[in-house]
Amino acid sequence: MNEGGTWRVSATMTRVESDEGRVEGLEHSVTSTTHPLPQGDTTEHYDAVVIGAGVSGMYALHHLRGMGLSVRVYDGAPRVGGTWWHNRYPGARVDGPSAPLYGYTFSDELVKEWDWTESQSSQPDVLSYLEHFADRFDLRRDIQLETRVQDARYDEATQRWTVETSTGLRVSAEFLICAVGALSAPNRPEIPGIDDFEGECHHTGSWPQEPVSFSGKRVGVIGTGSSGIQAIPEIAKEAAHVTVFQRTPQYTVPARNRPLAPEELTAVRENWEDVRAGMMAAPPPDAVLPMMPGNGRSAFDETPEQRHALYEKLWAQGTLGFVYGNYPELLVNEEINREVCDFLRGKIREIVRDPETAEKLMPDHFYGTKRPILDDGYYETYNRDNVTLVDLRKDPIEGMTREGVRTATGEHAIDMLVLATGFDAITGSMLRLDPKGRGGVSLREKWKSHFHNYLGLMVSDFPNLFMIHGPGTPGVLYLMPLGAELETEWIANCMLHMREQGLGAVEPTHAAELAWDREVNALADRTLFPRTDSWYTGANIPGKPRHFSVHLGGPAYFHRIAEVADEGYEGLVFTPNAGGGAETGSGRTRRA
Ligand code: N01
Repeated sequence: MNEGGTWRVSATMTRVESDEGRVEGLEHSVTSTTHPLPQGDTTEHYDAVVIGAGVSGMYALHHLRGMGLSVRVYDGAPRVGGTWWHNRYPGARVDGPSAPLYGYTFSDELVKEWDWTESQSSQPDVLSYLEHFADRFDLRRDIQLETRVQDARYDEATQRWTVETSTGLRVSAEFLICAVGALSAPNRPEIPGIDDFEGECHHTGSWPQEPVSFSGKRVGVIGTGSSGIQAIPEIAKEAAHVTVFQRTPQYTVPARNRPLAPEELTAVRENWEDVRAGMMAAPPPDAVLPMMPGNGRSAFDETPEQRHALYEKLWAQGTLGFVYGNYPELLVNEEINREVCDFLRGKIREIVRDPETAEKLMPDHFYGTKRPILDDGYYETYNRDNVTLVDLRKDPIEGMTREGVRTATGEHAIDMLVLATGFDAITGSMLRLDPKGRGGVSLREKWKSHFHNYLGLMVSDFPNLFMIHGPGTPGVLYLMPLGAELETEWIANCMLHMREQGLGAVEPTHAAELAWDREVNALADRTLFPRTDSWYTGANIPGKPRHFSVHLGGPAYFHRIAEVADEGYEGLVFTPNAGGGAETGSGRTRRA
């Protein structure tokens, strides 16, 4: 940590970014690869292949290219934007503070020139921002769209990855950067007869590019997580009727989205250095939970009346401040959490007029242990005449027919089914990619019963493969763009270290993976998170190993990975360049 209380990402360099997109201070590091290139029909060779042109992949391209590396990005979508391209369902918007927090932080110019218009940006606005980012930094020339990576294999002899794409390309790269998204493998539930349904069927996570009309239609929505809760009020405004099929009731807090005043943006821009430092500020060593800055007061120092007054105030303010401005004990103490749950259930009873519907909407898990949700009139939507709620815990779905959804008590005729059923989160997109590491070992095989990894960034037996927002990173519980920047920079500095030391391959030891797993779990076990079934634990996907996959350190995670680099890449094994190079580096060095 530097004296200003912010985290440094690496011991080897600090980042200085110029507007042209070159990363100053790194030029000296760029040497052409000395590795033997693979034989065969591979036609293109790069220093790094990046999979995914979303928030993380585009930043990886920008940063690595700025180091002078040759980089190629592949993405199956027709446009850049990743998650923000696919999740274009009605009501989709950033469910945290967007401006300036949901944006890249590395370029002052970018911060100055992009005018966010709302406190929680809509999906079209975020997508426009990402398109602008691609243009502003001339990224498109190195991004190949509508090109899905179908196969990725590591060859130990050449120390390179070979990648095959849906368009018939075969390319090789020294490094494989998987920026495949933590929430990008849609979960389509296996409902008997779903393929027989003759109406329209759309998943919120892969929403059609063409406008979808609900007008005059009977719409069924399965799923009441963030996506369903954002979409349902919007669909209900247009549809003839909406039937919501709810398996787990959810707590949600008003989003209180609002237009941003120009002076708010000016204030951020004028104080950008401080704002950015604040985003990375180190939690105090004695923090109840590092990811929870809290409000500076302990719940136990206040009376029940004072606590209730705080909950009311936070509800009135809305936003994720309901979590982050709450007592630091919120996510670790049952008693305080139960009190907050009671408060929120009281709000549901106040808002929903029909007591029977209100009862069906009552959540019973610990608040915040599923991803906290923000809404714009979700509970109020159940006061509309054209909305019906089906409680699947009492009336489960038995199957689908040509005309609708059949539950235990009868059939619900619909014209359109919206699956707001979430994702095979955090690990699903890596498993779908299923890279093959040393000796052809497949990631699916490796992760059959546990998602072993090191720092959330690397996996043993998969040399030179890096993940961004992988399992064991703070992921969606931090700021995704800033997290992507910091993880990418750690990865880039590791590559730089290898180039400087003549090292050709890097991977973690299995012992380091086990230790990392213990570290992530030790933090989680201090909290109520593991006690709830959620996508954090994999419980939303039938048959998925239960594994709590989020690092709850917030900014402390980035300090931790910087420490690993500073201490000589503890836990990593480096192999000298197969083309001949120095024999030692930091960390342990394997003989080629
Ligand atoms: O997915 P979810 P999501 N039968 O998994 C239900 C981010 N996000 O797309 O809780 C019936 O939260 C499932 O029920 P249960 C955000 O991080 C961000 O809504 O498993 N129901 C649940 O109700 C979020 O957390 C934004 O019992 C089934 C729902 O479907 C994450 O994405 C916007 C079922 C899925 O909820 C995922 O959110 C939206 C079945 N077979 C999302 N299978 C932003 O604004 C699943 N369900 C940035």
